[in-house]
Amino acid sequence: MTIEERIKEIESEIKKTQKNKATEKHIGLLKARIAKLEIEEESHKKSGGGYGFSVSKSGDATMALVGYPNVGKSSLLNNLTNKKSTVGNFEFTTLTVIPGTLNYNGAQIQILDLPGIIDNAALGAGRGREIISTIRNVDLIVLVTDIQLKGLDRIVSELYKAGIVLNKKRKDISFKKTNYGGLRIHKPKHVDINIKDIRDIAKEFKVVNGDIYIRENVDMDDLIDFFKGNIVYIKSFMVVNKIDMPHDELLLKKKLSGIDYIEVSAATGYNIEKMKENIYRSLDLVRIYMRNKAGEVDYERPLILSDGSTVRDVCRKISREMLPSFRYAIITGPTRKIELRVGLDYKVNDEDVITLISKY
Ligand SMILES: Nc1nc2c(ncn2[C@@H]2O[C@H](COP(=O)(O)OP(=O)(O)OP(=O)(O)O)[C@@H](O)[C@H]2O)c(=O)[nH]1
Ligand SMILES: [Mg+2]
Repeated sequence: MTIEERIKEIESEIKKTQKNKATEKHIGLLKARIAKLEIEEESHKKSGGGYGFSVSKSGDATMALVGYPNVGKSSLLNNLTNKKSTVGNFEFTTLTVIPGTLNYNGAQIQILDLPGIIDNAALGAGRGREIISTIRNVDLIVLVTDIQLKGLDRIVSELYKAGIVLNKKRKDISFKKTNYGGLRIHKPKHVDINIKDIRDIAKEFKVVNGDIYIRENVDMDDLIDFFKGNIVYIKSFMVVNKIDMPHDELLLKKKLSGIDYIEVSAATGYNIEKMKENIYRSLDLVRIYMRNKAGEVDYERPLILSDGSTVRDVCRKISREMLPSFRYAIITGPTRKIELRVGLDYKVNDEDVITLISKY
């Protein structure tokens, strides 16, 4: 039996198994087995390269339009940016990555229009492998489908097969391998997991010696992702394009219940502004305004950083030479009641106004 056949077999076993509390673990172990096989399969195919299309990242953040062929990804790129990517009423109009830039709230957001993803993109069908490695490096994925919901059932699992997990955060788990002594599991009291479950999953990945540290609550899927390794966690939302075309509104809503999506039309421009807003918001960016020596603030061109950035990141973004001469920073801004004097580790907020004071 080939690896692919074995994966198929386990997948059908999962489908046959009723999902409930009692079978949760069984299913978890089957998923672990699939993950392990997928790693094996990947290593067989490594020779095919996989460096992604050569497009360099630019701007403050990068996002990708991902979806089946012919759903309107290129049309959307043209609407969102000043770029003209070729649009055609057939599949695989776009054969390489086309970058465009969306200017929003002072941020330059690079948008990548990609060839359509089809089945087994993760396994290298078509130019799947190249597409996937490009996607792995973006900050946000906008899943594009159309009123027929083309690809909806497959895209997310294709991405997952390629080690791309959407809308989850990496869990605080680490592992130190040892050569003997068995498996020791370390966790604080508040973390509520079954030690036996962890051991069983680890065993599926042939991990039998070492120390596992689990510092927050995790489920079986999180553990599988951890052992599988090479996973990237990327934020995402979905757009349903071609909403200008006749469709059954109720049916669409029903099929999409529980999913975070926006209805758009690249043809009429409907909700394109809302899409831009959502892209910006999903990227979690902050705008920082610099005050110069003369006390003037440049509100036109903010520095754009990711949420959670510190004064150190602000300095780095301005210039390398900034750091050694840094003395302190003065922060004001709409979310600040008083003027603050802070050091490099201080976390900045959106729309903070910063004055950097140097030693010399
Ligand atoms: N009615 C309607 N047609 C659209 C819309 N967006 C795109 N189309 C049409 O759908 C077809 C496919 O559009 P593309 O933008 O080339 O789709 P794509 O997803 O980039 O396709 P590939 O590059 O082949 O993956 C074209 O004929 C477009 O004119 C829309 O919002 N409404
Ligand atoms: Mg296209």
